[in-house]
Amino acid sequence: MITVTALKWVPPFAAGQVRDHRVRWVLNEAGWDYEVDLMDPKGLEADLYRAEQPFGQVPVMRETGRPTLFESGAIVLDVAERSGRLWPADADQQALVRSWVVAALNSVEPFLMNLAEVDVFLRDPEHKRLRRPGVVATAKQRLERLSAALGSQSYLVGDMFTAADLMMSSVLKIAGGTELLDDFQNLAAFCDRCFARPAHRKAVADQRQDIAQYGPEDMGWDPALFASVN
Ligand SMILES: N[C@@H](CCC(=O)N[C@@H](CS)C(=O)NCC(=O)O)C(=O)O
Repeated sequence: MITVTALKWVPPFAAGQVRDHRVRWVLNEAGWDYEVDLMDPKGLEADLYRAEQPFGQVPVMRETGRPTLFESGAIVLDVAERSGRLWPADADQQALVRSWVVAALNSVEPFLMNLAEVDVFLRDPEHKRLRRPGVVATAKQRLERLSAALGSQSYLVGDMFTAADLMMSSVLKIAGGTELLDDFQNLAAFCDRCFARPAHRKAVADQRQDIAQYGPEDMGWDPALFASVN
């Protein structure tokens, strides 16, 4: 049996983006059944959970007879490789898939997260005004390089959808709602191509459905804080 941890509730703008959707997605691609354990901050901080996920975050993947895995990228690689889905047969291409998964998480995601933090969490408008242009410029530089590497290919490695594409498109999702992808038509088309997959649609719909059952109070948060957030 496989269980994935996810958050009970997030503000509407984050629904469909929480990182457990990556694990749901790859499990759907593999055709493996799983259950979801919805977590609140108390659960995330519990010693028992810290033993599974040292940073107290979602997702982890629990699987009977195997160690509990954490880090969405590691879980996606694990499922892709063991299921043989999203995993090329050629060893050289497998090595490239690993490179791209790490690149998505290490060379692209932090730069997009910097912008998300400015847009979503920075409260002081003056601070935001001063900081945003530099953060946008650095993120765009990363996207320029990514766009050039993808070129006119449909996918990052070879001609099939792999774990590399799942992870990179999921990371690019962080830029959704910003102007970042406007200049990179091939990246926008790449995202559309990846997100149209039934396994992705189901992952996002299921995550949204889980979140819709709860509210900020279930996370121990004051609902008034989120009244104007969508
Ligand atoms: N590098 C981790 C990041 C996980 C992460 O940031 N999880 C967020 C949700 S998207 C979380 O659990 N936030 C709650 C918290 O940090 O308390 C991964 O990819 O699995």
